[in-house]
Amino acid sequence: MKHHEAMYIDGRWRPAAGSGTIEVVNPADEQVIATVPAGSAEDVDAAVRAARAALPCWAATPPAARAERLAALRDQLAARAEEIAQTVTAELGAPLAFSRTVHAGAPVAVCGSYAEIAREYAFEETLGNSTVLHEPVGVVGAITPWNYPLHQIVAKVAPALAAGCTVVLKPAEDTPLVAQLFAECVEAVGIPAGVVNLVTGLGPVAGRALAEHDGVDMVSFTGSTAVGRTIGALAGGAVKRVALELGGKSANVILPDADLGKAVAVGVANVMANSGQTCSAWTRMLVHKDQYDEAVALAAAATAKYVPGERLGPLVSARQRDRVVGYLERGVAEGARPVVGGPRTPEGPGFYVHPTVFADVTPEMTIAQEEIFGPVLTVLRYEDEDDAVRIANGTVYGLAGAVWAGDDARAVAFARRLETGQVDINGGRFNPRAPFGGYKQSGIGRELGPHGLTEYLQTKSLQF
Ligand code: TXE
Repeated sequence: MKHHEAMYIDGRWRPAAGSGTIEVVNPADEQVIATVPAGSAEDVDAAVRAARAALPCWAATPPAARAERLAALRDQLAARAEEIAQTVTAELGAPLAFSRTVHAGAPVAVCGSYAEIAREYAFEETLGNSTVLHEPVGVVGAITPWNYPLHQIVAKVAPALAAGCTVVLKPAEDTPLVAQLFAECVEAVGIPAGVVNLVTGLGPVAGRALAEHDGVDMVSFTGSTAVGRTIGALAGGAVKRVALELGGKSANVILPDADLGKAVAVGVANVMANSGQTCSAWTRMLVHKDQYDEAVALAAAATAKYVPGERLGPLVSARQRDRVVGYLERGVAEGARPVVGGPRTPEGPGFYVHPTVFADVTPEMTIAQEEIFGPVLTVLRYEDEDDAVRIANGTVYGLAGAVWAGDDARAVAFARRLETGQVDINGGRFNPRAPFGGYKQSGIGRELGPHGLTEYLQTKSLQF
């Protein structure tokens, strides 16, 4: 696999200060496909210095000129879409068709939306006798996960650049190759040296050094709630801006007058996509007690079509596979009934599990409370709408969700009662401008669209 044994700092590919390396493994066959540098605190420091040095000039670049660079970056990502898709498939294991449409496609849409938003946004506004300036927060440390490796990068870097911030990116150690490709795209479109810097490395070393660095004004993190808490505490202690996009346990609520077949089919597809490694996945299906058996049968039949190695990719690593198998075992031990799948893993190489539907799940079970991050659907019964609201809101998370009803108005009325950051109404469609982010322990702040841009801005008011 094409890769750099170097990091992109201050507009140059340069070797790491230390000699540590990270092996990148293809999760479908467990083969090592590349080796990249494991950055140290010294590398992070060099990258932060470069980002600080580049900040005044980039912050003073007119928004229209920043928008132009973002449009060029969008075109570059689009031109290299096939290479991006192949790279994500190699390091994440996602089926190629999914990599092409989602992993390579979504970042183009998001980057393009920020080219437009940078052009349209009112970076200055008048409020009575005041002029309010929306200025960049400064140097952003972006720490991203492996599940949608390029989308997660673009969802941070594009709004940061639109705002006039400069960035040090520390991508997940499992998927550094598409991050290198992204840095190549940044370089190719002439974004000035130091505006975007890439340090590959381990979370507790390079990630931590970045989150702690005095020269970083804001940390934007997506990943586990455990690490999010640490980063939130560090940022709070240092009075730094922080944005956290953490886990989820979203509910797919099917009201009795909904199209049950469609709601179950879309719900299963939502959970199985990317092998369930989606923070916003609707991992709890809530069905009225009178429709429960029918819904379970439909879900089982739809899930069985996700054959491992064909429609269903592996999990990203042996660690994630073991974590998911642990939850599958726990579900059985707590009395849930696997109607398809279960803890036994498929034969042969690759970090695969069987797609699983658990029936007879009750709200307090571990598999109904904790994020599994695998192709695992839990189906829960509810008595009436109030009960459905209670169950849907009964976890520490609140990231996404779905409501299905006979008409949109009824679904919206239900959605208003949900403690969650995003709800799909009778299916919904991806909107790269809609804010995305969590209530409760799913995070702080929003990504995407104009709301995502404001995370990277601070306001100054001038009184006349
Ligand atoms: O996440 P980590 P992991 C959830 C999901 C998954 C679990 C564990 O439930 O099963 O988290 O995944 C960096 N200081 N999500 O262990 O460790 C790390 O290098 C600074 C939800 O892979 O949180 C990587 O770049 N940084 C999720 C990033 O944090 C640190 C996406 C995420 O890794 C660090 C992924 C530290 N001390 C996992 N330790 C979502 N919300 O989409 C690690 N990192």
